[in-house]
Amino acid sequence: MKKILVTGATGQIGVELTQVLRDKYGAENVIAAGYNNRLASELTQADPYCRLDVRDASALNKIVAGYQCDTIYHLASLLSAVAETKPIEAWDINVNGLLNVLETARTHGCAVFFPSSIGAFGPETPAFDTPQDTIQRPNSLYGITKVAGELLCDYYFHRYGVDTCGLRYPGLISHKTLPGGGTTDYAVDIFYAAVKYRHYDCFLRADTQLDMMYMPDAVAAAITLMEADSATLKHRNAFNVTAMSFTPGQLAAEIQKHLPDFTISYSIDPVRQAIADSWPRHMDDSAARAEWGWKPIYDLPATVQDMLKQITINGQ
Ligand code: AKB
Repeated sequence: MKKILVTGATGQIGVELTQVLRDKYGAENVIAAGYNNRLASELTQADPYCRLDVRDASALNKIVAGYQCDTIYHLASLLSAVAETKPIEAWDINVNGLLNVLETARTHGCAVFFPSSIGAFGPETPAFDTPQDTIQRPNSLYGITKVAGELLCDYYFHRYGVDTCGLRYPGLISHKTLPGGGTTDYAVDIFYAAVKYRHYDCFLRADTQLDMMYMPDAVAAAITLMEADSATLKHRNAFNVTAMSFTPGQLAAEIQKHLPDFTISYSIDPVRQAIADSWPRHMDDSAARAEWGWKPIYDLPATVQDMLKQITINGQ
């Protein structure tokens, strides 16, 4: 049976990925590690939880050795908008934290999953049908850390044979745990505002088109890639994956089909708008589809329908 460590387990992806991994492999075989000293509401006291700052290599080593982990889903990271406010800390967590994970994986023979992002692209990258292999000159600190992470994962595979795999996630939409400080957060916030106030003031322009994905697809993508036959993988790390691509205006129109009195206004945040303007509009994810069978389930109408249902049911 696998023994899996999830770092960043109390974050937006971590809470849901941890639950799905526990359902699949047994709660006792999935160790959740988070920076916070408290459990997220989705994680119960009975399931293994460790407080971990990924910058602390010795603490990380102790957890992996103590539980005899063979796989690490390394999700701990600062997101794009918050990284612009704390660039040194963002580098430390996103790059040095990953380096600690890779070194620990090398020592203990673990496989590693690393989430990169559309943020790994920049203004010179082709914005439409962004190829799997293309120019990457991001101008956000977050993007720079993600490119460094992609390269480090490739390096540890080629140099040391560490079984690294990864995805370039688009904006992720979910209703269990809020994202913290990303450029695509509007696509989550809008649902809570729509249900509660029937109005949302968006920090990106109405025509800002970005790739997006609903969380069940994002979780399935990570697990499917980690379980793929590595002989069929040509890329291993940093696969482009997307499920839909839309603008705030289009998302608002889809919400209005369910809530006709919903309205949207725009108060642009120049920092997040500049980041969004430097990212692709729509990635080509054919390499992921061909190499390990990537196929999302949720499109825009299905995502909007489910998000509104879940948020309304939970009374959030
Ligand atoms: C962010 O907006 O920073 C993240 C991402 C696209 O990587 N959601």
